[in-house]
Amino acid sequence: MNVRTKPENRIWNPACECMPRKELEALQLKRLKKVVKTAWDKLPYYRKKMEAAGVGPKDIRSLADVAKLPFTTKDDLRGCFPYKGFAVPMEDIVRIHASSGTTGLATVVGYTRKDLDTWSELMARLQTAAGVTKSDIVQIAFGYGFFTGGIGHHYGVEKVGAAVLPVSSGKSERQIQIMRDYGSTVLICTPSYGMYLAELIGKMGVRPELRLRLGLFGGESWTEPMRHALEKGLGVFATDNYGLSEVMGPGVSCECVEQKGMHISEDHFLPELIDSATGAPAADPAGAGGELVLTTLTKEGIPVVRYRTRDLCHFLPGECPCGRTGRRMSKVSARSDDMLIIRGTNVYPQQIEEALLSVEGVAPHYQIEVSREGALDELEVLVEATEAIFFDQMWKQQEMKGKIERKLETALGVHARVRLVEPGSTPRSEGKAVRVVDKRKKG
Ligand code: DLL
Repeated sequence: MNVRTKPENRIWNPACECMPRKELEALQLKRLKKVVKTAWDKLPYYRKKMEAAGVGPKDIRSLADVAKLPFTTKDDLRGCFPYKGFAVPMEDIVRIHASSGTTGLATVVGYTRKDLDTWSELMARLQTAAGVTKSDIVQIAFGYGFFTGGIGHHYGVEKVGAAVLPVSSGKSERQIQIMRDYGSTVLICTPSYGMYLAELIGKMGVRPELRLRLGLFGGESWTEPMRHALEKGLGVFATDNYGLSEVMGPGVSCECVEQKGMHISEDHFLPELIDSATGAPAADPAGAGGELVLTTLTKEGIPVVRYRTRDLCHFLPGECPCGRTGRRMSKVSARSDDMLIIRGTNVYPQQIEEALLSVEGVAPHYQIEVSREGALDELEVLVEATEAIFFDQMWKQQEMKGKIERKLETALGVHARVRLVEPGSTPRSEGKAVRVVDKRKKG
């Protein structure tokens, strides 16, 4: 055990997941027409937008016509707080989730019984694609509650028929005891929490006693070097999965065992890529990519038309050897609102992560601090060195600091100061990591 082996390619629902493109697109169009009609009839805020744009349900004749429709933004959904965005009577809503609402009112999402069935189906697809089978013991270390990660994955595991350990997030040492005592074979959480658990497993020296073989990570952005760190630290085969509560929760797209892009469940979501600045279709979807925009095709509780996710990615060209026909999106390279402007240069946290983890001796724990000294923005990266380096001679640390600074400058095109900090001293996350502290925002 504890050896990263590529699982077999299994497909939960081949009829849907491998549907020929032509058939899939006909189904999407039929569903798109229906959802636009529902939005027109049942969602006053969205009808108003359509009227203002001079477009209505009869204008949707092809899939390309989706581009005529107005966008939905997070603010639109916030404006519906709590229940004005629901397209069905309250008596048909059986579950409510909400986004955290740290920067304003929460966005509240309601699910009908059929929505929950669809969601479980999508989660079963996701987990099967990642290699989960009935024989697995699955430890869910995502928070349960309004956040969609815990309960969303929970219902998928039950549908697959594996055994679920609904541990929720936090109590990290206990997580590891449970892993050991209950023989967990699959861990599901955010990549940053996975990294924290890997570190603790190392400290507790229990790795040989664990049976973990798969890690399903999602809920936040992570890079390829972070995947390698997770695979090494936990002894798992690690896959990415993506989603957002406004559209469903996890289950919008997922990697298969090829680990090359996340298949979008296109029979339920219509994806587009746009230029964030202009709103026009992205000029090079398979290259530079753009912002992902999603339309729900089957959701009853809250249908969402052209939701601007703010997540930047690109589409992967060609077919996947796994046989699924759902278009693949790349890893999310950044959120458009995560972009830092440092002395006029655009910098994304993910670029920093990628550069850091390419340097040997850097632990996968870091924090980015942005401040302003006089009129100049300063970027400082707190980097944890491994114990061997941190407690070694001063010149070795200096050498490493210089190496990281050069890597960062090449990757970012702007100078960043590096502060090597003691192992274990940057904050550890039990959910989504807060990587950036922007001190410029205060005052
Ligand atoms: O994070 C849903 C989720 C839970 C997905 C568990 C996967 C696993 P929200 O809290 O609404 O929902 O946050 C959605 O998180 O717009 C992205 O910016 C980010 N995000 C989610 N998954 C990924 C991922 C859930 N795999 C927001 N890679 C999204 C990068 C991700 N970012």
